[in-house]
Amino acid sequence: MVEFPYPSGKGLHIGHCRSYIGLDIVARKKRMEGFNVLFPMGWDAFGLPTENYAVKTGIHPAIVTKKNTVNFKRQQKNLGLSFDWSREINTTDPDYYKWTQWIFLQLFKKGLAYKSKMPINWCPSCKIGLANEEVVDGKCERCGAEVTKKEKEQWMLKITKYAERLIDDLSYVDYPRRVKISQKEWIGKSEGIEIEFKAGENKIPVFTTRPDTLFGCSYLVMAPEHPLIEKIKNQIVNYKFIEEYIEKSKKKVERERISEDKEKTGVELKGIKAINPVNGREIPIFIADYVLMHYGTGAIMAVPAHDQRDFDFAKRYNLAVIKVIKPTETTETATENSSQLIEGKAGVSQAYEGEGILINSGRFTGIKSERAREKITERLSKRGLAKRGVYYKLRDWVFSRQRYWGEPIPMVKCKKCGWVPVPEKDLPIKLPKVKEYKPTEEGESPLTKVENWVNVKCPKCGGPAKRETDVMPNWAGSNWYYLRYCDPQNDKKLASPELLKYWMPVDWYNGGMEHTTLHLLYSRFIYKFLWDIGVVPKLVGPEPYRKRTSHGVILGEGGIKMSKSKGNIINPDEIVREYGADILRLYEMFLGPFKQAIPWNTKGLKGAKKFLEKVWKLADKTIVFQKNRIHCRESLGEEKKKESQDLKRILQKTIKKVSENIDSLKFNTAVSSLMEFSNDWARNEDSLKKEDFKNFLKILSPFAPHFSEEVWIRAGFKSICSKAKWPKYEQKLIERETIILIVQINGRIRDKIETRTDIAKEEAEKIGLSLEKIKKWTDGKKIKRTIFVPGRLINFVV
Ligand code: ANZ
Ligand code: ZN
Repeated sequence: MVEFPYPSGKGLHIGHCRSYIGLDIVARKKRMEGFNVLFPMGWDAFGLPTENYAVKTGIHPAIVTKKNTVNFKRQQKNLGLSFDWSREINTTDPDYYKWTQWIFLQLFKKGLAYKSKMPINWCPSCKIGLANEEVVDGKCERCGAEVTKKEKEQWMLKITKYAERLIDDLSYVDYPRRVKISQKEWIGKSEGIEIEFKAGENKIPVFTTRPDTLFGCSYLVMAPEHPLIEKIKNQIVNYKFIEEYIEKSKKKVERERISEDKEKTGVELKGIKAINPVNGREIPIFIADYVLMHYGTGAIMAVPAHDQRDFDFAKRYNLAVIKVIKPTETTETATENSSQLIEGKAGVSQAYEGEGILINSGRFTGIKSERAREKITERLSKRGLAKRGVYYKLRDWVFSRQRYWGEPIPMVKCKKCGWVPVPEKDLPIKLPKVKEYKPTEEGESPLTKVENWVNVKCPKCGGPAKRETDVMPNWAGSNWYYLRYCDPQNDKKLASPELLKYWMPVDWYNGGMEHTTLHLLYSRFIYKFLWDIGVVPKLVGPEPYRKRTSHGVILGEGGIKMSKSKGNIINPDEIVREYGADILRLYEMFLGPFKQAIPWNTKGLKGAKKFLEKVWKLADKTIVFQKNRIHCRESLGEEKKKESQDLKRILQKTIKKVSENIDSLKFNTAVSSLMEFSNDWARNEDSLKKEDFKNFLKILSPFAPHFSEEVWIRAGFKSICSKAKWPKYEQKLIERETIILIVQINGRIRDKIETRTDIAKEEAEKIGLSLEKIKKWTDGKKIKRTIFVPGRLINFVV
């Protein structure tokens, strides 16, 4: 499976082609090897560009989508991609999104979909809430506008409930290492403890991974959104400043808050103090926006000597820096730094974050930091002040957008009953016609204006109710599409369990690195959920994709990004028109290692063209054209025997190379070995045997299918080349380029020589008789007979 595209108006990008062609080659080879291959294609067609176009032109996105998919499909067909078009799916088709909605209902029923007021990332230009992942450098990923914050009721999916399994189950799958690492980092599991600090009547639990540094804690910090602040506002004497600070931090996006190089700001809560539970010391409490509410407990114990962020903050607000970890001897430079630090010398700007021996830590002084973590935790736990905590950086997934072109969320809000799911029998909830596609000024979906669609009877009590007008995000339809491919027309179920059992999991999934923490993670989550509730048979296992690979992007000539503004976009249509699909296919594969980013180079196309022209000419010399019959040279004259044996041997190596290279996505080296073979063939034009000729066409065909079929037919071979059996190479022909020839006297081994595989009798005799050991036996004697077994032995009878 290759990632299905978003069918944009621009048509197929040359970069799309790389992934499609590569995996098409894999699919074609697997078919020829006798596998039942499912190589599907579809359209991930909900999304902003079509919608923005609708806003501008008033043309229904469905019409534009239709036009674009027709174009994409034409382009893909032109490339000779062997997709199974009977399984084509489209996420915007109501028969498809019925099941996307159905999945949402199941999530809701299991308590994994909930509504929550969220300070969401808000793009003022697109008028859309953005997922964190869609904010790049504080800007909207799509339009580049500066992202702000806005409070909104949003549907959320509890992906966090699956965090642990999303990490653990990575051990079952064959993904590139860096993909596994970035998924793990994204999920961000952190094991530590929660320690309770008292502040008057109140308790402030903090989350820390370093309880060993507790004696060095010189203040507490709460996130500005911490609910306790509102609760104790009467005790805070400078509440006015606090309020101001809270307002200011609301405007900041998270990236800004946690950025390492931005100056850390905060305000002390005057009028209350916290108590360090380990030594009873009174310490100040701050609010600061470098502490985030939705991570850990939303509050931290600050240890400036050993945490850089705290150190920066403490320096700015003149807070105590108490060193409690002394680096062990092996960390020389760190020792220097931290001893300076404790003495408060100027110019030191680093906390020591490593391990070491505890100092200034009461009865724990002298203990190693790793051990101290256990000891201190144990001690506090006994007093009920600490418990183990596991936290994840991963957040629940904001699953709604206030837009038009998406799957309507199948929920109804009743004044009496609250949120009520639409009965399954009423699915799909189709998108109604609207006059205008633009969201309202308040940022609500244009669906809010379609009154006869919005106003419904409550499915539960029959009273007046309103439909949810938010739609699902772009990623909704791609969470489960691999399942639908197995059974695309099923109208009773998302897919039949039998077919899922037969096809799933996806054996091989190729797609872009940019989807590692988005689509790949989301779809693993939804798959696991569907597996849990039995939609996917247990036998299939807990992961949707067995193997994941990624292709590198294709850059413009000279290595810069391809873009309209640079005028360096390569249109596959033009290349197909001028050179034909096979040359484009060969060239794209020859360009460079599949997994690496690589610049386009139009000159290279000529090389691919030359190669096919050469093979064409050579083929014509091999094929014999007679009156009404075309056929291939059956046998060759005795005088060409050696040459054709040589070619056969080289071909075995080529078959081996191409077979292995396809399996490991090394298409560029596969193509170059095909080219090398053609050079050897050209040196011995009329020496390729019929069966070898056939085998060469077979291994060429995944790369250049049209060309290979054409030659196949001209040669009069049966059926079609792409249905032929993938050739096996003869290992012994590859290995035995040199052989050990045994030299015998009267049938007994007397010596050995290493020589060419195809050494002839005369030559073997000459060499054999010249050997010292043999001379001993033949000296003065008459050679009666010489027996020669090619490739194995020569025997002198004396
Ligand atoms: C005291 C301490 C001392 C810490 C020290 C670190 C070093 P990871 O590993 O990323 O999970 N922390 C906890 N909750 C936070 C929040 N809501 N916002 C910002 N920072 C928070 O990091 C865990 C550490 O991040 C915790 O351990 C806490 O600082 C901070 F020498 O506690 B530590
Ligand atoms: Zn009701």
